[in-house]
Amino acid sequence: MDERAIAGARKIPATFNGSDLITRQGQVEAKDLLFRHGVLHVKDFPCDATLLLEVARSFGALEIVRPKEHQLSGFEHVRLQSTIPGKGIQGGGTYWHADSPWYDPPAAATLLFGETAPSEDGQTLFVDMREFLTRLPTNLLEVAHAGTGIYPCKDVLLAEHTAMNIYDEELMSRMQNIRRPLIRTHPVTGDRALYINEKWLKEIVFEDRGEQATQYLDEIYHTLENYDGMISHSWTSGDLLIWDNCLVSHKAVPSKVGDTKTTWRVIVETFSE
Ligand SMILES: O=C(O)CCC(=O)C(=O)O
Ligand SMILES: [Fe+2]
Repeated sequence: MDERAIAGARKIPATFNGSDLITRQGQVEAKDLLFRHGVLHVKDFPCDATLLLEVARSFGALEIVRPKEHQLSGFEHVRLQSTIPGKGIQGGGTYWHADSPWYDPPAAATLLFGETAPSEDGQTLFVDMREFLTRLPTNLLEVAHAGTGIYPCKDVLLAEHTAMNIYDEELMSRMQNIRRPLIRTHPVTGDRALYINEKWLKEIVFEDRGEQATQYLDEIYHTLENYDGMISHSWTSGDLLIWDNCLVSHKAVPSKVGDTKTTWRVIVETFSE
């Protein structure tokens, strides 16, 4: 990872030995490290979806991938993502976000395994949103504390699917139009972090003043984009990244045309005790 590290910042990611992820003790340590660092990097993880799911389940309950066409064949909890047309879902995630924000509470963690790494570009960028929150300029800090985020998830997905001529009843039934505070409290550690999403969060309202605002979102994303604590992960095949969606925001850099990037993604909906 290329780090634009800042003095005093928590170091993300923490590296972890893949073979330790299959022991109970190792899984407890991995969870603890995840909660501290926000992102874990495991090198040379086997290309084995059953093993990936075993590790994912040690973090908590898993999301079933929808629509079905995006599932890795034989594995309903693994989403296949590739630059190769027709292979799972194509690309995506090239905006600042946390995964699956339509649940209440939103999804806990993500595991992303690099089956085929791109030769250049196609990195994943991360920002620790606990740190970022504390370093916001005063006007945005005030917005973060006073504002409520409007997530019209059901409306956004319906519009997207209508344009693509698809309708997935099961997926639609998970979707909710949600409003939630801009600061999210971690369900296990109680850490507080800014929780945003360039796609699903459409506006901020100040409920006490009856005022709404979208311009602050642009300012927040501009600040995020230029944040010196951002880190960039360049993929090598066999990399497994695990991130905590409450603690970090991420964004994919588009891969070069003709370059192959194929990943397997598992979402942990809620952390186990
Ligand atoms: O492919 C990547 O680098 C990340 C894409 C993404 O946002 C995701 O898989 O959730
Ligand atoms: Fe994502």
